[in-house]
Amino acid sequence: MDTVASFTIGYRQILDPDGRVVDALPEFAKDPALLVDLYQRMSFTRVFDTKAVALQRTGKLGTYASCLGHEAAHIAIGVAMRPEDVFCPMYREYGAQFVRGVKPRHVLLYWGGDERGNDFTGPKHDLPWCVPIATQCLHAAGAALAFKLRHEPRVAVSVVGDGGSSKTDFYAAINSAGAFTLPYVGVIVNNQWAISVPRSAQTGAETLAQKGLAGGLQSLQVDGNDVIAMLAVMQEAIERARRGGGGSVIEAVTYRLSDHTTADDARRYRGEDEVKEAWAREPLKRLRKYLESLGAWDEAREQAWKEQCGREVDVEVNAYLETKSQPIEAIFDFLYAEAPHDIAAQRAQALAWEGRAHG
Ligand SMILES: Cc1ncc(C[n+]2csc(CCOP(=O)(O)OP(=O)(O)O)c2C)c(N)n1
Repeated sequence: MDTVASFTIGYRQILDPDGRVVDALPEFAKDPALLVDLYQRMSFTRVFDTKAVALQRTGKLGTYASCLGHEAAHIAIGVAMRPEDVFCPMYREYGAQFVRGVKPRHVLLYWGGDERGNDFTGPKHDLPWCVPIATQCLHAAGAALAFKLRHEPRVAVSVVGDGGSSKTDFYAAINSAGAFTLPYVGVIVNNQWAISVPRSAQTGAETLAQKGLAGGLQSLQVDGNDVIAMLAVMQEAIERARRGGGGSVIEAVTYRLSDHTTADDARRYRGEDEVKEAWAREPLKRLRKYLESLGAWDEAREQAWKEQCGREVDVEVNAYLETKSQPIEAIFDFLYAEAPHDIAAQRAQALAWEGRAHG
């Protein structure tokens, strides 16, 4: 039998779990100040994440999807994008969003049940958080098509999970991106679990990246705990897309160190050894070790930075806690130009319940 086509999936890692450089450093990584900035952003995200979980546990947030362990993947996405690009997140990419100018108070508002959390201060064109799994991939492909039709040098980036990469909308997105040569970068953050479904039960495919090959996209796997490798592949994919070279699928291999959300108890379906082993590969530790080996970071700087993060997060938490709730009719008022009868009746009932009914 002849071979009509053959493919390979590349894997990129530059910093190993012990913080050793194992491949050629990209140009940007030769500047320790830039690496310190990446580390500080990852560390800030972790301080925020820890605080958000604590807020939920003390009844001050409805629920919360932690990003513990995903910091390198998320920060690299945010740093690689330009302000005019459009980010289509799922629901835990806070690190990327902070880089783009979303304030932590907005994340808290959203999970506290206030839709105004989606009214991002910074990136006005970024899409809101997407809880339906994988629909954001198709929205990103649509945005990318608009950029192409308008001849705008902008790129749309979506994030989907390992579980989400099994969904129809993900496949439809990569098919459109390939068929129309769209400026689209689809990142699969493979954190090994889709709530209680392990990666091993998710697909028969050897890698998640190879799904992009079927759509004709450039596809590769990267160590999603290595912020240097992650940023390098994101920059390459985004700039290629911006130049009209077509889309990419990037599988960032990482691990969800937390529960799926605060409503989940991961101890019920995954072993402690697996989690313990994953902590040895987590993203902050390795970059810190590398920075220390360069003399660019130390314990004193770590403590000072953590304290500063704590203070900044406290300001955001207070802003969230002090935000006055919207009136009850707000949940009815923004979906329809003209409310259908049943919705209008529910609105009147809600106002009557509050003693504010008119007429
Ligand atoms: C269309 C749809 N189906 C089911 C769900 C329920 N659900 C919420 S999160 C989740 C698992 C997602 O796992 P993955 O895509 O791997 O992302 P992760 O949360 O692990 O980052 C599911 C099935 C949903 N939100 N939307």
